[in-house]
Amino acid sequence: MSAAPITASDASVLPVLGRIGAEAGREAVIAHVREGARLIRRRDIRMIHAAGLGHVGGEFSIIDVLATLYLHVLNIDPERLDDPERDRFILSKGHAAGALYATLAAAGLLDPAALDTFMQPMSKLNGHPDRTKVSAVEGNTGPLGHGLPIAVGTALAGKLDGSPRRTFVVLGDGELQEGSNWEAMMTAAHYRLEHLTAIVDRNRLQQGARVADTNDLEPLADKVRAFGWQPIEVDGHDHGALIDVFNHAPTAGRPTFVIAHTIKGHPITFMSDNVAWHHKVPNADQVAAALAELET
Ligand SMILES: Cc1ncc(C[n+]2csc(CCOP(=O)(O)OP(=O)(O)O)c2C)c(N)n1
Repeated sequence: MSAAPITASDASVLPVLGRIGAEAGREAVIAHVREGARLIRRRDIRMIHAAGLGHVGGEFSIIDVLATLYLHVLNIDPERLDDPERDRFILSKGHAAGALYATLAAAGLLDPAALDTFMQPMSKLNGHPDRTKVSAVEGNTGPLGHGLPIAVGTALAGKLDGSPRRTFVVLGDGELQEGSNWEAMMTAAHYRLEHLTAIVDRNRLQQGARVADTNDLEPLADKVRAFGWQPIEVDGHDHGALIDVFNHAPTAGRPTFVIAHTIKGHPITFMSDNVAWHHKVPNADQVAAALAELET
């Protein structure tokens, strides 16, 4: 059986959900973030299918982290992007740009209609984020190993300004094989950047291989601690646990390194933990099957 063709124009506009504050109560915050993540995944897979390009596996593994940050944690007012005190976010694994764009739209930081142009000629929504084209994007990424150095500079600038703003950066675990990350980690510890939080998407897969078979990272938490950071391990798909970790007061004088245990392709059965789904594009039947799993 073949599903009807799915095109960009079929994609319903993602509703602007906006940010929910802690005053709504923990259960309401979790429900808001969970629903946001579901809708972002539904939108993202349609964007990738319509574009014929994207990195669905590594996008789906970080959407719960992105939704938790943008729909609750980050102190960013869409009307005041020039506020020097607002929080900062860098997507270091820039190949997951589609997930970032859909999340920005859900958060009210990007026109949802723009999602239909994802990776089309002349679109501002390139396959890797570009801050000169999308105002809510903080840093240009794509070449792996650059986002954490950018985030360290951003956090250091905040510290020198005496600002309470926080900087978050999401990296891939395969990306941690880039030496620039470890230089940046030494610098962050040296400057005692406690308002910096790095989140590694520990899905244990990289492009075409398992990380452990390529250049093993373990014992990762011990290495991070030895570099002067505070490691925290969390289930990267548990919205309540992510909220608690991100809202936790920083450790004095130490940046935080969140090891988010995730599943590449989550929660789609045929994609989960499957190395084939790094940048494979789902066909119409596969999109329909994925959307069925994302019905509730
Ligand atoms: C410097 C650099 N080398 C190679 C690539 C090509 N590339 C894009 S994604 C990727 C795999 C990254 O693995 P990981 O960081 O674990 O990301 P995830 O599996 O979570 O998507 C590679 C090698 C790149 N973007 N930059």
